[in-house]
Amino acid sequence: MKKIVTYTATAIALTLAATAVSAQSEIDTDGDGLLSYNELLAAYPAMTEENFTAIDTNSDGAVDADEMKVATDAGMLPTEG
Ligand SMILES: [Ca+2]
Ligand SMILES: [Ca+2]
Repeated sequence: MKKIVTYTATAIALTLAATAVSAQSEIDTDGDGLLSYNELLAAYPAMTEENFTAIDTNSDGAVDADEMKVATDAGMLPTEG
């Protein structure tokens, strides 16, 4: 019984990871693996320059997968509704 629970939890975790990756590649319209301010603005119309600066923690002008994960986990992405 314990094993079944473990498998189910793993399956859910894998599904969530796959969803996150696909969501990011949808936002990354030029496919360079980084999210520019304009790409994030297209996905999150409520995004401000302050939001972007806060998410871009290494200040290289683009949001990478790690920064995106931190921002998602911290609820820093402006969501509508
Ligand atoms: Ca990009
Ligand atoms: Ca960055």
